[in-house]
Amino acid sequence: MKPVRALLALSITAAVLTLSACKRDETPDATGTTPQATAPEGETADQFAARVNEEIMRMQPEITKPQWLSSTYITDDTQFLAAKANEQYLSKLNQWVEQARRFEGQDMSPQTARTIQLLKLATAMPAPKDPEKLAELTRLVAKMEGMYGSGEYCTGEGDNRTCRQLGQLEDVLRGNRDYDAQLDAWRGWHTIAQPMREDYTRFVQLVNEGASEMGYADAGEMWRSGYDMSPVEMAAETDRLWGQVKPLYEQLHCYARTRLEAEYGAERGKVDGGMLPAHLMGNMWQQDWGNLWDVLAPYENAGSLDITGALEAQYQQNFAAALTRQGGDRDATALAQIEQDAMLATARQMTERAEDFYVSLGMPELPDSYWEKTQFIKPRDRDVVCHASAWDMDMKGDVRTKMCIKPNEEDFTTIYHELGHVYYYLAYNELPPVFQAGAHDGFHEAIGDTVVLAMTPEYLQSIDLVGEQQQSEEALINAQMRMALAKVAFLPFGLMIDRWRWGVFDGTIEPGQYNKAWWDLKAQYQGVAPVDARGEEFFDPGAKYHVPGNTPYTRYFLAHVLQFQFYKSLCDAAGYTGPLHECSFYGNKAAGEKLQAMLSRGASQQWQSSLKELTGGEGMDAGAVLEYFAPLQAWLKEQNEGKSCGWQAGTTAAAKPAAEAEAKPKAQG
Ligand code: X8Z
Ligand code: ZN
Repeated sequence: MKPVRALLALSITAAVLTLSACKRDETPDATGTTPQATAPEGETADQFAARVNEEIMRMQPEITKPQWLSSTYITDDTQFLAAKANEQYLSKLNQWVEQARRFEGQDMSPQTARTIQLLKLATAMPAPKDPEKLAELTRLVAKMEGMYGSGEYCTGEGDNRTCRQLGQLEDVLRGNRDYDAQLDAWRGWHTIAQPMREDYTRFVQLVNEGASEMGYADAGEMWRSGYDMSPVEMAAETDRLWGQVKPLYEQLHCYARTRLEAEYGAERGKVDGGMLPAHLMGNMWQQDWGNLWDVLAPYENAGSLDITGALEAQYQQNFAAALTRQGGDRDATALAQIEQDAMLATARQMTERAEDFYVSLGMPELPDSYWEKTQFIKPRDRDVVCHASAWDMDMKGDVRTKMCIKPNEEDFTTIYHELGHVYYYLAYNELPPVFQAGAHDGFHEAIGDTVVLAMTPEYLQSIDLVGEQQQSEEALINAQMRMALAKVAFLPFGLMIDRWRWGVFDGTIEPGQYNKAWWDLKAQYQGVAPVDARGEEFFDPGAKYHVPGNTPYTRYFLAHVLQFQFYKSLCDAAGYTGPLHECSFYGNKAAGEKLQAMLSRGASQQWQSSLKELTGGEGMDAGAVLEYFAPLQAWLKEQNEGKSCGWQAGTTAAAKPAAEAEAKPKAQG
C-alpha cells in the first residue's frame, strides 16, 4: 500500500501521510514550549489551499525518507527518526486543520473546498494536539511496527536454539502438510504480538483523543468518513456488498472443509461448529488459501498452473549461473552470498515481468531510480519490515517498492499489486499534492489486483511461465479455483479486521475482550477457529501487519469488489465479448488509456465520478464478482450437494452487523 501519502488512503506506516515541515512557520506560545502555527494575515481560502499544497510538496521527502529508513533497517535510532518525522507531520497537519476552520461557511472554489475536506482525513492516525501525547503516539506506532518487523519465534536451548521470522514460519504453512509442524509455526508467530497489547491499548486512547479533537466520535468514524458519503452509509455499504458475495464464500468454505477432512481426518480437519482450523489454511491469517492447492485442486490432470514451480526453477537457474561465475572456494559465507545474488536476480526478473504488463497497456517504463532504490529481497544483515509496500518518496518520480520477494506465486502476484500503487502515483504526480491519492483507498488497492485478474492461463503461457493449456471444463474449473482461493477466500477477512477495529475504537470492544472479540469475528465472518483456546494472554490481532502498522483494512475488502468492476470495464474497452473469466487485456492500449485516465484523476473528484467514467455505473457492486465466478459457483454447488454446509459461531456484541453497531451511541475515546 501506500505509505506515503495518500490522503484518504493512507498509509502503510502508520503515520502516514506525510508531510511536515521544512521551514517551520510556528511561533512559540506563551509557555515557550508549544509551537503555535500562524497563518499569514488576510490569507484567502484559495491561497490557504495553495500554501498547504506547496508545504506538503516540500515536506514529503523529509517524512518519507526516515520512514523508508526505519522500514528497511529496524533499529532504535531509525525508529526514533521515523517517530520524530511523523510527529512533525502530524503536528503540522493539526495546524492546517485548525487554520482551515477560519474558512468554514465562506465562498471558495470547489477545488479548495475539496482540499480542506481531504485535509481533515489526511491521516489514519489522528493525533492529540497536546505535543507530549502526540510524540507518545508516534513513538508507540514506530515501536509496534518495529516489533512486528523484527518479530521472531525461538525454540530450543543453548546450541540448539533456533529463531524463525515470519517468512520462515510462513514457509511451513505454505508447504509442510504436517499438522503439528503447522500448529507450531502458527502459534509461534502469534507469540510476537503478546507484548503489543499494552501499547495498542494506549494507542487506541491517543488516536481517539485526536479524532475527537477533529470533531469525530472516534478514530473508526474518522476512517469511515473518507468515502464521499456519511460514515453510517459507508458501514451499510460494506454490509450490502458482503451480503452479495456471502453465498459464494459459503460454498467455497464447505468445499474446503470437505477436502481438509479428507486430508486430515474428520477430527482434525475441522473445528467444533464446522469451522476451518486456523493453522491449516496455508496462510497465517487464513486470508488467502492459494497455498492449499495440493489439497484443494479440483482436478489433478487438467493442465498445470504451477507458477511457483516455474519461479523456483528460474531461481535454480540463476543460482547455477551465480555458482559458475563465482567459481573457486565456496565457504558458507560465499555460498550464502551466491544464494542472495540468485534471489535478487530472480526477484528482479519477476518485477520486470510485472512491469511489462503495465508497459503493454501503454504505461511508461519504471524510472531507473526505481530499480536502484527498491528493496527487492530480504537483506541478510539487518531486520526490515518485510510486509510489501509501495512508496512515493517525493511526489515527482522517486517511486519504490519494498518487499522480501521469494520465488512463489503469491509474491509474484503481490508484485503486480504493488506496481498498481506505483503506476497510480506516477499517473497523479501532476496533481496538487492533496489530490495525490486514490479516488478512495479501495481504488488504490484495486489497480494491481485488476491486472492480476487479467493474468489468465493464456497470459501465463504467453510469458512462458506455464506450458500449453488444456481447453476443457476441468481446466476451466481449476483456473477458477486458483483465483477463488485468492479472491473469494479473502472477502470475509477483508471485512473482519476493521469490524474489530471499529469496535475497539468506539469502545464496544473493551481491552479485556480484545482477543475474544477477534476470534468471535473470525468465526462469524470467515468460519475459521483456532484449535485451542486463545485467551486474553494473547493479542492475536497484533500478529497481522496492519494492526501494529495502523493501516485501515476495509480498503482491501472494497478493492476485492471493485477490481472485478474495473476488470470488466477494461475488458469492454478492449472490445472483448467472451465470458468474463477468460478475458485478458494484456497488450491492449484502449484498456490502458481508460485505466490511465482514471488514475490521473487521483482524489481530485468524488470517487463516484471516477467510477462512472471508467465503468458507466456510480456504485460499488459485486455483480461482476458473481459473473466472473459463475462457472465455479455452479460446480461448487454440485460438489456440496447433500453436505451440511455452514458453521456455527457464537455471536457477541462485537459481532453484530456494522450497520447495527453504527446506530448505537458512541463511546468517547
Ligand atoms: O497489505 C497488502 C499489500 C500492501 S498494500 C501487500 N495486502 C493485504 C494484506 O497483505 O493483508 C494486499 C492484499 C491484502
Ligand atoms: Zn496495496
